[in-house]
Amino acid sequence: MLNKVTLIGAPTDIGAGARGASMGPEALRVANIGPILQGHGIEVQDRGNLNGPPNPWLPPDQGYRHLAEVVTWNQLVHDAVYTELSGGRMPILLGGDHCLGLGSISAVARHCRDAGKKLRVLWLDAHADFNTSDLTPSGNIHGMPVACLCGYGPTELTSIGGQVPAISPKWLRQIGIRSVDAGEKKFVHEVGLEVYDMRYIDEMGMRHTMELALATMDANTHLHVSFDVDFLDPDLAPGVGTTIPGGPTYREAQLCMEMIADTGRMGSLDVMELNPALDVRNKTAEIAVDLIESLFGKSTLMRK
Ligand SMILES: [Mn+2]
Repeated sequence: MLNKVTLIGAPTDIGAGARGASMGPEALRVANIGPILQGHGIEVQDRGNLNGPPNPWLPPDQGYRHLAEVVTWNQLVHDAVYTELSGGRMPILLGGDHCLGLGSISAVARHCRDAGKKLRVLWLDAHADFNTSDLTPSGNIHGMPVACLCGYGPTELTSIGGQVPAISPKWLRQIGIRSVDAGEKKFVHEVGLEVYDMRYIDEMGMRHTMELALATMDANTHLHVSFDVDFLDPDLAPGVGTTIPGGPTYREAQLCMEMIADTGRMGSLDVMELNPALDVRNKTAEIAVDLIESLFGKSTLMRK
């Protein structure tokens, strides 16, 4: 795992159905994400925030809300993430709503093509984010990034990383899913996404889930983690726009992160959908940072 990390703030809620994720980057900084990672011997640079268009808060137009602004924000994210990866650093994208996963992962996929690496994407989320404009009732693009990455969506979005589709659905593993729209469900099955939903985690446990989700990676695999904070149970993490009950507990989430850290393969990370307007005394930001620390190898006891 790289020990040079760059923080990139993307302060926008342009793809969300509730305002406030635009304040996520600063809340993560207030929860000390930088100094805490430095405490683990990691060299951290904070590049500050990207500066994209404001949120006009308009209804959907031909199935999409704010498409032009979403494209601009994702282009900015793509360029920033790609620059860090090309410079041999690990980007951590501080969101911002999850529509930006599209720009981030398009850049990661482009980097993997340049470097001849295999890509594995872990999508930690309550939602599959696999909607299209035909399927989504809301038009909010934060419900569409996975579909766009797999080539289903408007060309302006699917082509941001220079190749359509940016990734194959085979490279994805979704974990923690518990809210999927009816049409989206059908589409997830058609495409054959590998989904470990909450029922699977309940029945088989987080350990077995992660063993499967992390299987068949090798020394040449770049692991990208897209961490939507609504992955967590809302009792633990109330500060998100779309809380869905029945998520992973604190210990399950810790185990998930620790097993990712054990692979030593994580090369990039998105921390998305943190909404300080809905949080309680920055508790959700602090839990997110605590879990990120585990992604970077914090464990309760020293392990040999
Ligand atoms: Mn999401």
